[in-house]
Amino acid sequence: MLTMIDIIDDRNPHLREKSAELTFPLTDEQKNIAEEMLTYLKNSQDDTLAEKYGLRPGVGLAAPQIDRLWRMIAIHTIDEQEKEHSFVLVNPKIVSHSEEKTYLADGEGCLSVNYDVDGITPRYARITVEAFNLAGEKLVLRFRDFMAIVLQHEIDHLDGVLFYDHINPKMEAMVRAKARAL
Ligand code: LHY
Ligand code: NI
Repeated sequence: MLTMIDIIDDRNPHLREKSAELTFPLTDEQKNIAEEMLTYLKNSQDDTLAEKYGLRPGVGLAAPQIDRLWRMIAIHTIDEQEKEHSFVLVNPKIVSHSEEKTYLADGEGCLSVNYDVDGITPRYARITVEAFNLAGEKLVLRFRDFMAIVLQHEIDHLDGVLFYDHINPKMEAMVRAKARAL
């Protein structure tokens, strides 16, 4: 079972590397890690288990955060319409995005950043993602608002990018004026 000790933090240079695309069929290890990543997210959202194992709650996790430099992300969350989204994406790629931007009013956090960072992270309000599921089937998915933010945060990890790289205090007033707060 994955716990916080398995998650590397931003002092580890591996988090700044570009992760490698995966080829199909995935190895047993890759499939196991995918399941473990989803299980981490589920457990982290269960108050009892989170407390018992000291898990920081999360809705998204990228393989490089557990020191596997693979283009693989897991998402587990319940959206504004109470719909559950629980899936792993392999080789996800943003193929198009809205002009409109959005941002979390309270700023973003990261399971690999163990301190608070002030400032807002501008993100596209809507994105279209091409990816593969664990079986190697191609998917074309559309995300908006909070889900779009989470997907952009996780896909950034695959390119060695952290949320605070996008924070620019000089641009904050303009972002607040033009983008939609969530
Ligand atoms: N997880 C964050 C988490 O709290 C992702 C995130 C990002 C949530 C932005 C909300 C806003 O689940 C990670 O740091 N994964 O990389
Ligand atoms: Ni993160």
